[in-house]
Amino acid sequence: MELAGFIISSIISLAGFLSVVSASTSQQQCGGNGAPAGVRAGYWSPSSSRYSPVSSIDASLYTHLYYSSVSIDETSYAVAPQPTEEEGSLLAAFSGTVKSGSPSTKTMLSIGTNEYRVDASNAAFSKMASDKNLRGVFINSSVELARANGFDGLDLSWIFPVTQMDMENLGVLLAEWRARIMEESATNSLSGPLLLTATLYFSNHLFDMPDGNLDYPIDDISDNLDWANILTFGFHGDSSVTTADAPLYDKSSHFSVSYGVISWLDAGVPPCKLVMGIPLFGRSWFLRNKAKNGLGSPTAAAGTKQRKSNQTGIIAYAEAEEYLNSESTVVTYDNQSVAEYLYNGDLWVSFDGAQVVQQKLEFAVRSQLLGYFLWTVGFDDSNSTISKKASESWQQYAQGGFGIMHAGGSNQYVAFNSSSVSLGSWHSKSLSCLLSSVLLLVILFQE
Ligand SMILES: *[C@@H]1O[C@H](CO)[C@@H](O)[C@H](O)[C@H]1NC(C)=O
Ligand SMILES: *[C@@H]1O[C@H](CO)[C@@H](O)[C@H](O)[C@H]1NC(C)=O
Ligand SMILES: *[C@@H]1O[C@H](CO)[C@@H](O)[C@H](O)[C@H]1NC(C)=O
Ligand SMILES: *[C@@H]1O[C@H](CO)[C@@H](O)[C@H](O)[C@H]1NC(C)=O
Ligand SMILES: CC(=O)N[C@H]1CO[C@H](CO)[C@@H](O)[C@@H]1O
Repeated sequence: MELAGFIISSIISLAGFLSVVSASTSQQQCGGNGAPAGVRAGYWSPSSSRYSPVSSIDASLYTHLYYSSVSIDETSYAVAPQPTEEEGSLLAAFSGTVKSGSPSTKTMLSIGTNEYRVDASNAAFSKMASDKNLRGVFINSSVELARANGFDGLDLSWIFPVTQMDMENLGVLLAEWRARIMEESATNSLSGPLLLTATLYFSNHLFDMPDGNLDYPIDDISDNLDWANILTFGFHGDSSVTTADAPLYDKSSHFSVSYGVISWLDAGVPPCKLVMGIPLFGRSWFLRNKAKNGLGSPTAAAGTKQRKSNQTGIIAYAEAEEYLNSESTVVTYDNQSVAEYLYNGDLWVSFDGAQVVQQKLEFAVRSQLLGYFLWTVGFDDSNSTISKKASESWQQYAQGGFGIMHAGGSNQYVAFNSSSVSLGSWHSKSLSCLLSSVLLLVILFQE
């Protein structure tokens, strides 16, 4: 009797558990609730308007264009554009200009850390996220600013939360933000709810932080965001030797695109909520010795500041391309890491050329990710060479379906576990685990 009772209650609780799992599965909105079929996004920076005005962007190459970014007011904690006339007019014109070129492209207002005041700006995000009233001020001001300027969505680009408390508060912020967005859309009959995304570290676990255990709040991210954009590039700014700055694979460290993507999937974020970053910039160095020009060669200094990037050690794709057209430039494609580099005299540049971008997109499609984003669109050349290539490849791969992509090929050495990237793995993993527990119970009780 006791055994029979136990079996029955086990089956009932398992059935309950299974239905909870399938309910939460559908809540993840994979393919449902108007989730976009694929994201081909680009970030546009107002500081690039002098060489890449919004009107010059071919918006049809993107499903979503991000205005990146406005920041947080460090006193009131409301969302705050730079109080200049120029910024105000760029913000006001952005959505209209994008949509006049491509009506179906959605515009996103990214609210991020002020890059010239990183510490103060992040401290303001941290304070705001920790206080219910300040969260309300921030959230309400974000919705108002997005609506007032015709944006379709909001993005949080807090780079980065640095304590476990920040991470917990981030989770609360996202939940309240989602709730406010749904509430606002109920009173706004003209358009659907604003989209909500976040720009996050390349991995779900933050490395090299004072708190060695710093992980993102996975459930709050999966439940409340339309998707997360992960910063899978810019890994080696402080390297003293030449190195690929955004390799797809790296056997000797976790600083690779594939590591980052798989870490998020393994942590439980469904692939249809993950969008992978591709840099439209390269990393440049001066070689210590021109004759030593392979990967791992000693460097003397970061490359000179370029017109577009306005930062030492960073070079826009368009500027790297000018070197590609020079006869004295030697270009190497490294098929182990999937990375490209060039050198010309004592200048050495790691960059993502068309071939790298194609391989990365193939990886993203195989991993069933929702899409990719380019950082930043103004760094492409005047023909939008990489943006076009990316958009065409993505649509071609996505239309071909995941099974049709040629197996093996250049991905034979892929360093990921097939279980992480197989079809529907994120929920089939937990379901098959449950099913095997059910089978185990049945077998046990038959004996
Ligand atoms: C945010 O807006 C909602 C809806 O108008 C309002 O109920 C709430 O009090 C506002 N919160 C703050 C902190 O202003
Ligand atoms: C370039 O960067 C400096 C800070 O390093 C900034 O003061 C300046 O405004 C930037 N120039 C442009 C044109 O954005
Ligand atoms: C853009 O395309 C035109 C026509 O194909 C070509 O002549 C030009 O060199 C290209 N420019 C760049 C920067 O690739
Ligand atoms: C990488 O390149 C080497 C040398 O060209 C070649 O032998 C090898 O087959 C390539 N590997 C892949 C996976 O494409
Ligand atoms: C977690 C996991 O499944 N890891 C496996 C990934 O693939 C390598 C190589 O096949 C295995 O050794 C790991 O056990």
